[in-house]
Amino acid sequence: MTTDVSATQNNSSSSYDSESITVLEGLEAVRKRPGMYIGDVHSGEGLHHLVWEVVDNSVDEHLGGYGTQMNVTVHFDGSVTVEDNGRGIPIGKHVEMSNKLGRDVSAVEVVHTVLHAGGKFDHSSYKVSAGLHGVGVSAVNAVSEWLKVEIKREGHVYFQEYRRGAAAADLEVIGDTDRTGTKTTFKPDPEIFPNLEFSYDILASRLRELSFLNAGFLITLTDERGNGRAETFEYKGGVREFIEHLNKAKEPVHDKVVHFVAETPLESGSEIVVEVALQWNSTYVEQIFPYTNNIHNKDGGTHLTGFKSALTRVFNAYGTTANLFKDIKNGLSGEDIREGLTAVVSVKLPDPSFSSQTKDKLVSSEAKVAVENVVVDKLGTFFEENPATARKIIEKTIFAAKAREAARKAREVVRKGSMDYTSLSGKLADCQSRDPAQSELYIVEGDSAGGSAKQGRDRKFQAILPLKGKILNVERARFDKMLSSAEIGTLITALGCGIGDPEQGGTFDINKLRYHQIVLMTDADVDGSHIRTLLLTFFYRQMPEVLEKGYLYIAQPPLFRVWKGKKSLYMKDEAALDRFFLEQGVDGLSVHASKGVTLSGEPLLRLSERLRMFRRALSKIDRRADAKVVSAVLRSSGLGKSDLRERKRAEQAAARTQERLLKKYPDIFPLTIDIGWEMEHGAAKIQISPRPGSNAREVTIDWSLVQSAEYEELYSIEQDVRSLGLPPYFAKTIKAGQDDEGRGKEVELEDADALWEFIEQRGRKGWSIQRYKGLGEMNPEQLWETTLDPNARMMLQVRLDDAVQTDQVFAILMGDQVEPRREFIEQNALNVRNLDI
Ligand code: 0RA
Repeated sequence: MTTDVSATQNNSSSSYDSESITVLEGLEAVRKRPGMYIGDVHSGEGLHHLVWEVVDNSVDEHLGGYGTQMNVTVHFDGSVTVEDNGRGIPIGKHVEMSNKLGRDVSAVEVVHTVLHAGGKFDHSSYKVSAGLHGVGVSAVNAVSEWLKVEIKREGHVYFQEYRRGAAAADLEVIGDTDRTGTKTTFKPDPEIFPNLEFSYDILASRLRELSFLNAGFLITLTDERGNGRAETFEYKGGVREFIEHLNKAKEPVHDKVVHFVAETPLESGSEIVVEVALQWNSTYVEQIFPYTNNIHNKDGGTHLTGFKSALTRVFNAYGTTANLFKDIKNGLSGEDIREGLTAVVSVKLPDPSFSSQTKDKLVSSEAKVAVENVVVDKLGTFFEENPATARKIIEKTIFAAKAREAARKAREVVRKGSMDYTSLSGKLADCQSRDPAQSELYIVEGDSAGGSAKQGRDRKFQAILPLKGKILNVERARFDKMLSSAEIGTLITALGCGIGDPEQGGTFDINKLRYHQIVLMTDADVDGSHIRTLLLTFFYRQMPEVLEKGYLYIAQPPLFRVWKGKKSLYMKDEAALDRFFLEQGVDGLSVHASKGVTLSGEPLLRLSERLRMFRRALSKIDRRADAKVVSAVLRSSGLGKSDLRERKRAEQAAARTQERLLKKYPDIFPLTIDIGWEMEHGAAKIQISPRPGSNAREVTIDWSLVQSAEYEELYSIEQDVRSLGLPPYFAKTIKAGQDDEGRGKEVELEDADALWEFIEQRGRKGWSIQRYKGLGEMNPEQLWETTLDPNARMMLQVRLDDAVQTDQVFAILMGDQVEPRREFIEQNALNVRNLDI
């Protein structure tokens, strides 16, 4: 019951002429140089950018006045779905492109296969959202192993699938519906992305941000990997709630967030929307987040300048009139006013200009004027109408001005005192090199690990600074107190770069930094992670330039050592350990399957991995449907997608399944099977009810199940196993010949599952495992081999990717509010547990 949209073509293979090849060549350029279109493919930036590109389309649709909701799902296999309830991408014939190509091609296909085509169809005049690079969904398609799009529009459900950018078939009608919307699922291509792991936190924080910036747009995020997580973001209060969220872990100076929105006409005839929310808190940290059309501008720009200058004007005008400045000589500086301020400045305007491709800084001059006028007007009015609040805020800033004076004096003391690193003998074991680019500083937890590190290092270029216990929490201390802490003093002296903003009398100079690799080395337990967080807080708040330049690293000592006889190896983590045992398990093993196939070496290893995946997928799918029933169905009749597409076929498949299940699993399956039909998916659903009293649950094999990533994975492994002639479940024909301990000895195994267990046990045999809990458990030589030797060690570079998230995490973990910290630790309990085994 499929219908071709293009009436003139039904055999697409003959119709791909030279024009369509040109189209594919466009996408081929994206595949050749993906970095140019979607950002770095190695760091995860490019990978997440794929999601933003698709998400932006749904946000645009909402901003155009269509669609109230967007659901984002990360699937088990690393594919991602973005679904909205907008109008749906137009499905009709794209006249211009059809003429060009000489065959009928739908607008949907053009959007997905022609670079930069997306915008051409956009009728809404007020498109404000813009992807980071604005390349469109065709670029996403180009770098996806596959992409599927489902559109609900004009009474029908349309579907098309692409592989590595090329349409796999024409757009077709697969069902009927009275709803509208677009659903896109894509799987990033492993040939292009070395790392396919989406970060839940990165996705969640951007989606949360989008929902703050677009009040009333409902966004959900579901993660079907791991233990499964889901969140709904719906902030009717918009950026006001954003500020409440940012200040959640902080103590506010005034109860209510100040919030206003205003539209101002531009010379061009269009409008600029300025939305600002702000609240002061009792910390010393200034956090202002500027946005243009939903994009965070990390280097600010004209809107930020306008905002700052308005603040200064309003404060000085109000303070002078109300005679509040008696105690301070020089009035308030901008820094005094912004100490402890959390603010969001969001502007929406057509065609903004930025200083670079990455949109880090807004340069449109009309934004400065608009923001400054709006803030002077609205904040001035707010102060006049709320004199008690105004007084509280201004008193806080006057206090900041006085404290700044005290801090300046403290800094002078530090400068006069000894800041010479040669005074650190006994604490710092310095390296011989004086070239910062060649020099490394290891900051090590505890004296015993410090001692081993000093013995194990290469003193030519590696310096060791052991820290006794925990350093001061700089999040909760003012500048002068921080400088009087001995451990921090030692650290600053060792780094050699001074401290404090030179514009405010400080001495920090990145050029004087003595090491360009600063490595934090702490234990893999709770204390270690606390000390690491304290150190990160110090660098993030006091020397952000060290992070920006990429000088800060976290050492990754191995978690395991395995040994057998004289052989000894280190394993980075659990995954490496599993992989190693699997390799050991197939080493010297050959497997004879019933179709006469013999497997060994690399192909056998691949098969073992697939069998392990099968188990993992099976345990995952149990959330959707009873895993025992699903595996029995797969293994007896291999029920797949194509079986559900037509009613006749579904009936035959159901009968075949029933017969085989009855025969092979008599304990679970004197069973009944019912068949139904789902309009929207144009597919059958088969309901399987196991015998009452058996411990299996009823399962409905429907479209949503068979197209889930878990089922697809199981199905594909099952097909592989079958094609090898490995009996999926029963016959006793697998023979495993071993050639080390049991040389030549053959073992008969019942099925693929038994084979997997056999390999797993064989692999672990004779190996001892040690799990490292602390660095102190390693001797100097081991420390060198695993953690210090540049040729063998693993290190993580600390990067500043997400300012909102980073500030929040530090405020929560290190600030003085107890409740948010408890919540955070509970939510992240898994990670903490992992660190502390
Ligand atoms: C162009 C025109 C129309 C809708 C869209 C694009 C559209 C694209 C995407 C991508 C993801 N979700 C989307 N939702 C809508 C509307 C054409 C019309 O109905 O007049």
